[in-house]
Amino acid sequence: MKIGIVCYPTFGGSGVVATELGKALAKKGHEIHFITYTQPARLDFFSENLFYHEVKVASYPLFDYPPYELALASKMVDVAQSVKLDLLHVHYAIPHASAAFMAKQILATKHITMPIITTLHGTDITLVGKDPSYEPVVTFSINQSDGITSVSEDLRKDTYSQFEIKKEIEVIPNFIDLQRFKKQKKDHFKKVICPDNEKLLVHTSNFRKVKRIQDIVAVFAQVKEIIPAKLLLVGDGPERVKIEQLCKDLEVEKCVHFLGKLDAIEEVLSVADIFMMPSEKESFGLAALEAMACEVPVISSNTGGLPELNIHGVTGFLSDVGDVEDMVKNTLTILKDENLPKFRANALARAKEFDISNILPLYENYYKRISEQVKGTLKV
Ligand code: GMT
Repeated sequence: MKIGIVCYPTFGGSGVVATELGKALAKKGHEIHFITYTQPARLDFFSENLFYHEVKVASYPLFDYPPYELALASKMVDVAQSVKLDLLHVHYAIPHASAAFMAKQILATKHITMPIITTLHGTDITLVGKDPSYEPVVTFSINQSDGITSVSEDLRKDTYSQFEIKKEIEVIPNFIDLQRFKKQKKDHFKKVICPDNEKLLVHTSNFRKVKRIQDIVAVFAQVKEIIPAKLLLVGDGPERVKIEQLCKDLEVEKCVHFLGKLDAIEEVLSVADIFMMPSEKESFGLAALEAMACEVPVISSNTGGLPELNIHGVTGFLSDVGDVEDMVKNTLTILKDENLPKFRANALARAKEFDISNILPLYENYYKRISEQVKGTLKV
């Protein structure tokens, strides 16, 4: 198939899923056209089946707010026509689903039928999407999509409860490439960070409030009192300065390393003993899946789709959002020498269930089904 993929090309989870999906589809022989405002972060190599179309927003003195959505819709129309796309798959509802709706209408005037699939990733539903300034457009454009997928059962339920959605939502979870995400021998790296064989806690994110990094630091400060430990915080974002200050306030700053944004995250995960994800909301938890694939057990909150990934007492533990004491207790349980190997093995076994080879056919079948449905609708 010739598939147009629209996404946020940055380090966010939805962009990673969209890019990895496109790459895997291209490997299987599909022709993939990324339509975004900058080259997706993980699309840094040549493949005969991968194409990138940049959305450029023309500026004009009248525009206080550059009309990205219009430029995106125009680019979708242009690409759909010129390469004869079979389908458009947009990731993250805002503003991609409404831009896709506009593109579909324009293409219809040119007698081109374009099936649109929207994948809901999380904050497009749980945070930003339900804001009154976006809600009517989000509801409308999700309903106008020919196919809708969500990355967890919980996000599916949330979408139905918070928006008036009249269509079926298909759950297709996040996936992992186990060829890339696997535990590597990085003893030298571990020695540098943990010279006295300290236990290593790791967190990666875009440092937004929703990630509750303050809980990680609070858990770490207590764990460190009992077991020698270090904390690696990977990524960057709006909360960073506050978290740095908190580390100083709790007098743990010498044991906490901020690594900034990293591409080769699997190298850091390879030396981790525990991955922390105490989020306020988390529709799936791709970063936790990446950790599990590298044999790292997960301490997480029990919010959103996390219980669909992290199995309590097996691959890690789940706690109520903000329950730092429970997270401390659970962290100490996992870190016991007699427990850690079992949790590591369970984490890997669970990650294997989300291997890309299991999830990719779900998307391919869904594309086929929706395309046939749209064609069927046309015949009526
Ligand atoms: O929260 C992020 O890290 C970014 C965000 C996004 O949409 O870019 O991630 C969401 O989508 C990921 C991929 O489907 C999910 O694994 C994350 O759980 C989800 N984040 C939240 O729900 C907060």
